[in-house]
Amino acid sequence: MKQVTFTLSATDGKARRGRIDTPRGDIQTPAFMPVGTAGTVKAMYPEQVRETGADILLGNTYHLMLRPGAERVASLGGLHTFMDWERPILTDSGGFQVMSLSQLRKMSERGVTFKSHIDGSTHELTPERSIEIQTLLDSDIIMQLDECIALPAEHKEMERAMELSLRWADRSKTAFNNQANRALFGIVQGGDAPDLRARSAQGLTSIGFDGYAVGGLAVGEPQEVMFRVLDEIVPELPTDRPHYLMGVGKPDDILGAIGRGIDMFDCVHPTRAGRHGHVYTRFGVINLKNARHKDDHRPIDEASPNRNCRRFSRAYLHHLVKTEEILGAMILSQINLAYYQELVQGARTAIESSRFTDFAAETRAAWAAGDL
Ligand code: PRF
Repeated sequence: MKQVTFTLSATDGKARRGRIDTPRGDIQTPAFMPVGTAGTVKAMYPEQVRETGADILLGNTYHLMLRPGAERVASLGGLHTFMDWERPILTDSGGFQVMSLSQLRKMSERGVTFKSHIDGSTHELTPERSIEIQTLLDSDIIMQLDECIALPAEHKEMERAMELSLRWADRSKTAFNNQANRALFGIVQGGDAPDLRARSAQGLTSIGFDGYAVGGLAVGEPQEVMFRVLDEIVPELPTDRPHYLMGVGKPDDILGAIGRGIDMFDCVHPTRAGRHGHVYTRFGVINLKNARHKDDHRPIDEASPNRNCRRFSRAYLHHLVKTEEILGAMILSQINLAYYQELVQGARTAIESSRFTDFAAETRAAWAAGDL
């Protein structure tokens, strides 16, 4: 019996409200997954991540296979035990991180060989090894190995990467071997070409996955191109499975993608932006590095339910950011993750009462009107 299931509870236009049940707890959708690349959501305790409202984290095959090693994590009880996060974890397959981080990559039909960005050692990742690593990590939602290319790209090149990803999808499904306690997601590729995206979606659907991700977006293209691809491709995905947009995004991207039928998101942006002094609020983004905050005794948002938004002055946070104090990264990561969770919670509530379009418009209007 499959122990990871998806249940849709409401739709509003293309926007969807649902729940993914797993043996480690449920995931309310639309969901935002904080990124815990190397076994930690940077600058956050696991319980703080949970308190922001996150139901699930993302972990990375690429980083964990290199350090501390997948077999080591397994012998230490798996990733949940290792980092003391008992709720669900989705792991990315490593292909995307190999492309963005490693040196000297070589793609072949078999897989990808690369040199570690840490010590230059050589490694190989095949679809089968990626599934094995994610299983050793004890991931709840496993991603197929794929090849993601940057945009703009030639049609031939997008076609080659899409077809390779589709063959790897097939091998991933075989290697996954229908494990009952986890889910396996396929990844749609095909760049910005509608014909390739459609073929990718059809190919994956006929193999059959527990969920369908849209990869290969937010890789250099304008937002309107990303939205156009979603307009074309999301209606082609099975409606009874979760739809995950990988590596997205800013709050405005998330609202746009929810309105186009996406259920799950992950992105380093809220935590990375926080570490760089950018803070997300209902009234837009504040750059705390700016000297205008030096004497500003106002908190980030005195009406926020988040204590950190009421507690510290902008002048103090400006000081922490300028001096690169660790506490600055901690506070701003917490505020941004809490804001992202407030955003998807707002979307979930709005979809339930069929007012998602108004919610998105009001949320955007508040960002635009923000006098920060
Ligand atoms: N594939 C995988 N992980 C990803 C992406 C992808 O295309 C992206 C693209 N935005 C982010 N993370 N496997």
